[in-house]
Amino acid sequence: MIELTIDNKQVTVEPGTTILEAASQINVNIPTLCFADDLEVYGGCRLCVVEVEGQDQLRPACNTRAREGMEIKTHSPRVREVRENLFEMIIASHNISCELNCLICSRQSSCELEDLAQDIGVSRVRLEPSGNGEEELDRSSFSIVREPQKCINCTRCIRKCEEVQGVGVFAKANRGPETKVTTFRDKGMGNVECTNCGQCVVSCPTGALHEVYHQDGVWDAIYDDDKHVIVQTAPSVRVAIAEPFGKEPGTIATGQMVAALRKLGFDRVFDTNFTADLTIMEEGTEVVERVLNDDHLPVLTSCSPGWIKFIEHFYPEYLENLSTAKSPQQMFGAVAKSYYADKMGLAEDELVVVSIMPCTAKKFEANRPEMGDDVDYVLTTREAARMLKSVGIDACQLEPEDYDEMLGVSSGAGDIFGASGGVMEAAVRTAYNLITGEELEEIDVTPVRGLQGLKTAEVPVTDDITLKVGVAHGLSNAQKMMEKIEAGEEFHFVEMMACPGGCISGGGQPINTDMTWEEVRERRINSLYDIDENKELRRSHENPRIQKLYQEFLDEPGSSRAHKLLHTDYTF
Ligand code: HC1
Repeated sequence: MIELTIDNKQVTVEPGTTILEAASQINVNIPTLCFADDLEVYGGCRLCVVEVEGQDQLRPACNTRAREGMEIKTHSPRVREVRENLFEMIIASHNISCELNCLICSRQSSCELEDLAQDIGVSRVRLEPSGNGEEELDRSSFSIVREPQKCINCTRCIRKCEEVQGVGVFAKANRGPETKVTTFRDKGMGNVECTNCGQCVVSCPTGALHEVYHQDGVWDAIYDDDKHVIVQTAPSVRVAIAEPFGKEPGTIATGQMVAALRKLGFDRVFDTNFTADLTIMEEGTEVVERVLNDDHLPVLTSCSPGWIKFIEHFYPEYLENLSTAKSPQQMFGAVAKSYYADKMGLAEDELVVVSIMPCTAKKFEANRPEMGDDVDYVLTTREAARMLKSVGIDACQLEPEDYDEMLGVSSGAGDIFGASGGVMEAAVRTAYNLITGEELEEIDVTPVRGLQGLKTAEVPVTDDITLKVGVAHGLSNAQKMMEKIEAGEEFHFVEMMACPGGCISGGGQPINTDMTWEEVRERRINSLYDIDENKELRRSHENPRIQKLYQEFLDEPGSSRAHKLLHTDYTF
């Protein structure tokens, strides 16, 4: 072990610990900007510099290892002066020339620059704005807007896309003051291999990356008396929507959120979990058929649109392995615009379907030509919270209300879709029943739970059939899983989710700057499993509203009507 002192406090750490990590063990806060707890250390911004007794040069705390006997000052006059000068230079490359920019910025209440200005105690900015000030907004993507003027070249987006997602959409271009972050040949995010996952958005400290806003379209629909506007909420939204209202990550706010959305003006509030159950019926039936006929195995899940885009770009030869089942978001739109519209006597142009999703790629998915016009607008969790706030509705203060029933009843299997491994667990619960006619005794399929990057499990079903399943989350893990499959490892069914941890940490979720990503993910995931455990209904095939939908409209899973409405092919 190593002993050192930081700001006159003694601390004992393992060899290899950085000064930044040692300081955090004794609650000494050192400002950081390019550092992120889920990325490799970069050491570019230098805001974390500290003074080491006996050394002339200040040292960056993020990439300097603690040594025996070190005496460190984190806020000496020299450190503070250098930090302030560095911060002024960073600020000059961020467009703050117009104060309005800050007022309307996507990060107005979670801006890391603003927090840093306070932490560092900056009282003036003496430099003229420079850097990327003239660059135009990149609006080429269906999901994400890039505002180069706000970019401070911290490279967190570059590293997140490369290290965590294995894609590499961004790179640094030019040198010196001309340095900028851009896409390949400045083509724009919509014209490169971007999967729309939005992990760059949640990594960006400044709002230089944000979702394409759909709020105005939703407001127009709500205010239009000739429109009947319904909303669906994804599994992961209920355990995150409370965060912008000051609650801890993982706070369960299902009933309050339903009440808030009703108050906002939606004519009906429905649950994507209902069609998550429907997805399991369709996908489960498909998996069973394909396993029994040894047809294009393994079946790969198709509900994560970032993953779909990834396979289209990098493994197109496996497109036929994708399940043909549409995602729950799209199934919801398809059922709403046929079954629900019929039941309600609504004309085709009367019904507007809005989704609230934890995901930026869902905006892209809704715009895919394969999906027709199932879904009209997709709001991220952040956008939904902003809309509620703008009319003074607190998503945590209202009396809880239930979803509207027709498309709003779901099993716990639908809830866990939002956690990595959840789709697989839900599918296994139902596939077992489809094959044996009996219920799986151990309903919790624990080997596929948790934040381990790759998970596998074997589920004995009959004397002849043992289902071999795999789970990967985060696209670099999806790539590793594809490498296993290419190397001949045998799976029947594999769940792939684009975002680390699954949808609970999608690119459209609230951005928490107080906790590590891992902690945030764990809290949200645990809450989804709590919801599941406390539900009476925990298997998709037991959902009475799903059974009714088949009786009244779809006939049976895999029927020709079900195929027409609920399945698709991806032809990139
Ligand atoms: Fe997801 Fe899904 S789980 S993809 O992560 O299959 O976004 O939450 O809505 O469609 O149900 C996202 C979440 C979500 C779909 C479902």
